[in-house]
Amino acid sequence: RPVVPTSPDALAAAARRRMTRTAWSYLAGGAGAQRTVAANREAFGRYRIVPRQMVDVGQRSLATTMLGRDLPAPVLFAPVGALEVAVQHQLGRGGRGAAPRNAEPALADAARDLGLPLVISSQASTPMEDTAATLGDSPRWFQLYWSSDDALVESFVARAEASGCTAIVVTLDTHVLGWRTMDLDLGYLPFARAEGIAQYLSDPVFQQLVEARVRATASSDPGTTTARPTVAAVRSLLSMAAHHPGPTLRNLTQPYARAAVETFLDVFSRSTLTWTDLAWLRERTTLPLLVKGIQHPDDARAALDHGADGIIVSNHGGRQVDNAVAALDTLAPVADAVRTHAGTDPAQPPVPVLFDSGIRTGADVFTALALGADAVLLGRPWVYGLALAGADGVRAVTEHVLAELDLTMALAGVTETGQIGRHNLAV
Ligand code: HOC
Repeated sequence: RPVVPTSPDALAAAARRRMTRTAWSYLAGGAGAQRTVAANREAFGRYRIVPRQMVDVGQRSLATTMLGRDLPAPVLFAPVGALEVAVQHQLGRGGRGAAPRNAEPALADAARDLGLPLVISSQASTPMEDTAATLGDSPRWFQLYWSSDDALVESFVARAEASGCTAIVVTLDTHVLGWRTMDLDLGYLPFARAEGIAQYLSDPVFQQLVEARVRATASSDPGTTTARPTVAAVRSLLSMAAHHPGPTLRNLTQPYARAAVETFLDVFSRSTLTWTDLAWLRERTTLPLLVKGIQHPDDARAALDHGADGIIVSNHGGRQVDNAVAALDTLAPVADAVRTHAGTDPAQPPVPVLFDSGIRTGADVFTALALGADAVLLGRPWVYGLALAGADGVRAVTEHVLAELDLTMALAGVTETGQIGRHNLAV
């Protein structure tokens, strides 16, 4: 039997058996009653691919071009935060004290070997500079959570540029954290742990913010700096994620660690942003700017009007709004709006539309391309591969998806991904 199952359900089940309960709940879980997690998957069953016969498909290619760069396939590694939780299975039953620090290097190894872009997460467990070193020349983008601290945003963007990222992806749908029932019931917030905020801890601007907080705490109340946080302090830690009780306190007993988590929760995001703010971010980088979390055609049009260079249709894997519309159902209207709005001037570069939330198989990738995506971001499947077999697992899962995409193209009478369209689906 293969170590990494090809069946998506078997893959998830195998990963679940190897992961701690908290790790599984965080990674696999979604918002509320998990309806949107399920809806994201069910939506694929409503679009049917139509096989075609007697087409010469002897020579096929998955290759595509994205933002001026040739890619071997229209698939990117989605940004996933707090990835170290995925490797906690290696600790065996009960113990979680010595999580190996190898999740992101393993992911970067696999991404480099496959040559597919890695979208480095703001919430990564490894500083982006280290990931960039592992990636070598392989493509990488940077996913940004728009901090309430302008200097921190500028620092992240500058670090991303220096790390060779060729696009900035700003996630818009997580300015408050969704109602994550599985985490709530386990009292689990990975971002209250140092490995959940390593990208921040390695940032010079963030370090200054933390040090200022440590100094302020020491001067205002020197007696409490080394004390275990009080209930009131824990509540304030969670001011951003106000509804998430019971964070892991192990890392909060040191003044710096406690101040770091407090600072993170203070500056992680801002809920006051409007479209006009996008111009500020646009001016901070010459890199292409993509907005992630778009689910309505009007939002896509507004994003383009305010400087976005690309659109990522996503509902954050069903992690933010329970009962939200399945992401796949929003893809075609958004893609149509982008193409109409952007116009067809051949002198202008095409505006890429990407999709995530629910992709598990190569047939799913085909369906998303048929509905108007230029490429997809793959998330949970490779996390499961990582949990099962490290870099080999990430490679295996991704190769399975690409193999099925290739076979699906062959059986649908398609030789290049750019040929895939709505004509390949039953209406
Ligand atoms: C405390 C805020 O993308 C996820 C992440 C969101 C991180 C926000 C953390 O878990 O979906």
